[in-house]
Parts: sequence; structure tokens; C-alpha cells
Amino acid sequence: MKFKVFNTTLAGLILSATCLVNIANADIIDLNTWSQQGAAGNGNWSVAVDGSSVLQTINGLPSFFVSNESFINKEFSGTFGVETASDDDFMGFVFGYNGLDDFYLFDWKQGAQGSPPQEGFTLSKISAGADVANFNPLWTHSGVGISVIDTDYGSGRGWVDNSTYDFTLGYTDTEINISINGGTFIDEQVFSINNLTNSAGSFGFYNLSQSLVRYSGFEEATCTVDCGKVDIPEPSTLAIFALGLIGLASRRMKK
Ligand SMILES: [Ca+2]
Repeated sequence: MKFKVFNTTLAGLILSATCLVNIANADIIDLNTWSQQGAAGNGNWSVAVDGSSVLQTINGLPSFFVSNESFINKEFSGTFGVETASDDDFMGFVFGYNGLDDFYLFDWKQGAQGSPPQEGFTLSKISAGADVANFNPLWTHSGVGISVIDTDYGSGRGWVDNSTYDFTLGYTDTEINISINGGTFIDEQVFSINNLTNSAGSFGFYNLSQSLVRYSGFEEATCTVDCGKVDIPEPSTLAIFALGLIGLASRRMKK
């Protein structure tokens, strides 16, 4: 009996400590401090009074809504989704943003529309010479200054109307890790890229030819290890943990 109580208590304490560490480090992002980038007419980013969410209402050319603050070695999380069934285009995120010719773009299209664009996710690096003011370069992910880093395309990889998804991004000196949770995506690691040379920059939201996209409850937390990675304990870790518990318990039992 002693064994059981001790075991449960120890596991509970470890779990509580882990949760407390995660919560303590998260800072809520106030979207009232953010600003629209790109031509003013391309988007209408309407921020809730409390700064916790924003709704973009224009079906237009590329539009960006980005933080005033510059970030690196951070984990970002929040929810997003489209609140209409009338369109199937792009929504997404920018990070490491230092102007319209220097940023990473993660975008997500509901439906294929020729090839390109395809249904699913694209991670791109936007550099000098990119024309992100017009429709075609970002619609096709091609042209000067647009370099596709990774893609995840296919049937069922698009977003679904009137659904919300949890987004998590780890952005560090060397890594980009992105996961999506919601609908048929269950804590799915969509992209995990390393060996990068990243710079600090703004974090922000992106729409192209898609209206009624809402982003809400975004937080940022300082992070240096496994940032944005889906939390699946490795078998070896579990085995060591279990052995440790057995060891501790047997020592206690012998007393
Ligand atoms: Ca559209």
C-alpha cells in the first residue's frame, strides 16, 4: 500500500512541477500593440477591445498584421480559423519578420486550385527582391526572393470551414518547429526544420485572398529546447523514469 501511495504522489508532484514551469513562462500577447503591413486596402484587421483576438475581413491581396516587438528563441501558441464557408484560400503566419523583403512565411490553403497552389501547408523564406505586394508570387510560392523550405500537400491537408485550430511555433536561432491541433490534426508536427541561421524579428499573421480569419489567445514563452515540438515522451525516457520509480519504491519497501 505504501508503495502505491508513494508512486502516485511522486508522479503527481513531477507533473505539477512541469505544468507550473510552462504556465509561469507564458506571456499573453496584446494585439493592440501590433500593426498592419502591406498596402492598407489589402486587409482589415479588427482587434477586440481587450487585445486578445483579431478578425481579418477582406478577401484581397497579401496582408500582414505583425508585432511591434522582435522575437527569437520563443514558443508561440494560439488558435486560428476561418469563419465562413464561401472561400478556400490562404491563411497563415509570419515570423523573423524584418520588413516585406525579409521574413519566414507559413501558409495554409484549404483547396487545390491548379498546381500551384495546392491543398496544404507551405513554409517559405522571403528575401530581397520578392514582390509580396501582388497576387501571383505568394499565390504560387515562386519568383525572385521566394524560396520554399518545405511543403505538406495532399487531400485532407487543407483547413476546414468554420473550424478552429491550435497553432504552435518554436522559433529559435537554429530551428523552426510548427504543430497544428484541431479537426483531423491531432497535435501534428507539420514542419520541423533545423540547422538554420535565424534572426530575431516580428511575429505576425497573414492572409491572401481569404476573409473572415480570426486569430485568438496568442501567447509567447521564452524557449531554448524542443520549442514548438509535439510533446511525445521517448520510450527510453519513459523506461528510465519507470526504472527510477521502481528503484525508489523498492528502497523504501526494504526499510
Ligand atoms: Ca479568395
